[in-house]
Amino acid sequence: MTLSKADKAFLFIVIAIAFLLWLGIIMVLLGIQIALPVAPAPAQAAGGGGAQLTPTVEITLYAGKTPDGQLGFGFSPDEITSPGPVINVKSGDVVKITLINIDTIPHAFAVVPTVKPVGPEVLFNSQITTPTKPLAPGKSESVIFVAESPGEYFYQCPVANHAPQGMWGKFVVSG
Ligand SMILES: [Cu+2]
Repeated sequence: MTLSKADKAFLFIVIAIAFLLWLGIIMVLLGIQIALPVAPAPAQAAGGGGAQLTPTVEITLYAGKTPDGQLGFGFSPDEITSPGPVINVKSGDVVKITLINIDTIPHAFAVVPTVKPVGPEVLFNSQITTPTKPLAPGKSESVIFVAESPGEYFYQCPVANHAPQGMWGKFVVSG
């Protein structure tokens, strides 16, 4: 049997398509194999105790006393001010705040809509320790949270009556 030029061309195309289909199936199978070990990883990370987000902003905040003995916060241990420095982040930032207590009494941290002497509302799940179990002197602890919505907020030490003594500052989330 002899094949015409057109038949040969047709046969070539059929073989080429079959080859490409086969290649495609192999690629899909390989893709599934490659994807499988990768897929469970984020689920494991997310299940590992909550906020395993990668921070886009990292802030170290020192809780302590000003040179004249007032309670306050600072970005460095020798720059404690009362009230504390303004914290600026962008909307959607994954913010990691590390609170270091260099004072002689326990403190805590929370972003709040309004500064209150006792029991402030906490925004963004941002609290570091609690008023009843605050951070002991010499200790440090971190929180990671998403600054979800733009606005002019505050941060404060939620331990009873520390905020009125200067343990607060502005927390600004720009849009
Ligand atoms: Cu305090």
